[in-house]
Amino acid sequence: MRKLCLLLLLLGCMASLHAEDGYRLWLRYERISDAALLQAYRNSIAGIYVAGNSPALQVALQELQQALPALLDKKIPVLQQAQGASLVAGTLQELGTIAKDIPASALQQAGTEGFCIFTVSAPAKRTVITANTPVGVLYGVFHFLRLLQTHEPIRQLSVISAPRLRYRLLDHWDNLNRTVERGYAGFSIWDWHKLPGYIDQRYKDYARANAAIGINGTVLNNVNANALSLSKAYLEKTAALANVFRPYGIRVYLSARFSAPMEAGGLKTADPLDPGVQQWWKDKLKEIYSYIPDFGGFLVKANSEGQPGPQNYGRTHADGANMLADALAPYKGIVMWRAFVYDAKADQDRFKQAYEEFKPLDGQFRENVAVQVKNGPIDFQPREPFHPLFGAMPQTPLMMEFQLTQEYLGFATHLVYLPGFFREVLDADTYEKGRGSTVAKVIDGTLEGHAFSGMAGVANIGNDRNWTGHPFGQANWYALGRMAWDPRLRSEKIADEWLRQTFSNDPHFVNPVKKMMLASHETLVNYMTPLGLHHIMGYSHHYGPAPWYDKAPRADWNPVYFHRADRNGIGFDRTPSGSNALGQYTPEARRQWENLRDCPDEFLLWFHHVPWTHTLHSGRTLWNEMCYRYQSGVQGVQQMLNTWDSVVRYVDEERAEQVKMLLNIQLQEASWWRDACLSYFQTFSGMPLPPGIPAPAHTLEYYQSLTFPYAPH
Ligand code: GCV
Repeated sequence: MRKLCLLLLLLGCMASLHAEDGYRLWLRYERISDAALLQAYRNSIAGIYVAGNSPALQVALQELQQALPALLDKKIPVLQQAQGASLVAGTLQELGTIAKDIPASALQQAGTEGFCIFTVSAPAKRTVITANTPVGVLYGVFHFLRLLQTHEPIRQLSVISAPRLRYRLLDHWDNLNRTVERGYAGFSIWDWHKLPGYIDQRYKDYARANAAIGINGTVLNNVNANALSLSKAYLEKTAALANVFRPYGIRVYLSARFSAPMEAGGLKTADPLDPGVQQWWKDKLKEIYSYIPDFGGFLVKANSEGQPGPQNYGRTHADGANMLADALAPYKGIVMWRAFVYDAKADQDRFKQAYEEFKPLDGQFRENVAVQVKNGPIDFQPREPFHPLFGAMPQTPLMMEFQLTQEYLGFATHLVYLPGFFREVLDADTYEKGRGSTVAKVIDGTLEGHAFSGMAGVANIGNDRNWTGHPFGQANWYALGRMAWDPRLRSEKIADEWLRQTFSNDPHFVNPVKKMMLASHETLVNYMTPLGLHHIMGYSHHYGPAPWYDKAPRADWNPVYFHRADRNGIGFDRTPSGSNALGQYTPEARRQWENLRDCPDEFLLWFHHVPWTHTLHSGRTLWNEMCYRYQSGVQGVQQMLNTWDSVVRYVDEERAEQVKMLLNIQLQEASWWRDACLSYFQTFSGMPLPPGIPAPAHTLEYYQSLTFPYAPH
């Protein structure tokens, strides 16, 4: 009998270890594995009562009904009244006296989207999840479930949490034909053709996953926009998605094509100062809001990379943004106007162009406009200094745009955990108002007292079963939500939470894998772009190394433009003797980078053209340090593989194998990066590889001959 039980137990464990494909993200609700904790949770959660019946509360109840019996492996009665319920949830208004012990100040702090979770003892001991709004309660429910999934104590709770940013968005670069620009996880999750009639279960699960991390908006279509998105047929499709997302507190937004009045409206111009154009947008907005009463607003890429914009008519970005803002204002919609611009003449350091176009417009934008700025001045490179616009436009709300899809980071094949890098940017000091004027304070609005604040992540989501292609890509999506809720969150804490919910709470798994995740960004920077190298990837698709490439139609699309290697040295001189891009930062901020001698090695080649023989902080010459960094990047990936091998027994077979295969490719590609880049740069340095650096596997000509006509892009 004992043997039979053991066998059944073993089979049970094996079944659960096999049945994972990553679809459930951080909402797995696995049975609590720790027996004592399970008992404690069971004692605390005997019955639930959700007061109220609004859509957000209905989905909150559904989530509790799905999660609790699974987590506790026990039936949890849903009661029609608070009496007998040990877990109650509802807005303050709906709970009435049940929430009387929750301090008024707590609810004040919670604001419109935040929540409170308190353990109260009268009239009975119970956990109360409350908020000022239904969606606040929903966020509170997801927080409570996170506590359970991460094995946190819940006996005596007094949690108050409110988002620090108002707009917490995913930007999908999804096209209407279902391809995704820079998307590496299959096709778009939006099946436009079958919408609005067919509602894929994925839409609902997408909304659940996002609500669980506090995302409250989604831009459905690519910033390289198609005017068709604004047509009646597509608005009906968008409305169907909005209906699915609404109960989860998620609004839909669209990327607007600036020339839509011409393409969709048959007008002769899209000039923002033309009354006919202004009226067209007003009418269009009236139509949009008739389909989607809570439509969020527009994201706009204008006069950049061939997209139309107000400059086509001699107008400014402010003219364009304000025209849309005026049309959106009656409905409380917003405009997110992107600062990722660089014009047709590439004779100017591309680093400087956004600042030069936008800084003079500070103070000219309407109240419902934010300028959305990429984290760095070039384009989502593995590491970038913070964008000089942060700290330079005090009168304009600036939103942060991070990229989750790994355009320049090995696509969805490489494991790279990004919050450490996001932290680096958010913690950077702009010195806009003296020491402590961090980028985080610029974007959360506290530095200048802006009520409009936000963060967007370019989504890494596709229709792959596991959503993001790489199982660990989910961590970056998760982190975006958590950091948009609180841009002060530490990356270590986020990794911990994510691992516990997504894989296992076993410390033998969590600790080494967390360490691996935290080291992964530096590892990737080392094998791709050490010491401040940037934009040396393959032309157009950005796959693999191509530092030699010099055939692009624009100078600043060529890797050689960015690294500037020659016999004397390597790097882009952005000091006053070069492009003086450094002059765009406040004097205190630029001080850290302006002198070759004390510039941190990580940023060296971003700002200086450095002799190959220059001695770095490590005591090595630039050339030797470069070799060493490339090699340590490769070793870092080998270390990741070793770590993974040591923990696979804690992981289901499917994901264990997927990650292992991907890490093996990452190792091959890291070696490819090292060998190709060192072979090429050696033609300039003329120096030998130092001891310990293996000779490249192939000749430089071989690396230069590789082409990837079908690399996703
Ligand atoms: C959506 C980079 C990418 C483009 C992208 C652009 C942008 O240039 O390579 O694919 O276009 O950034 O952010 O607008």
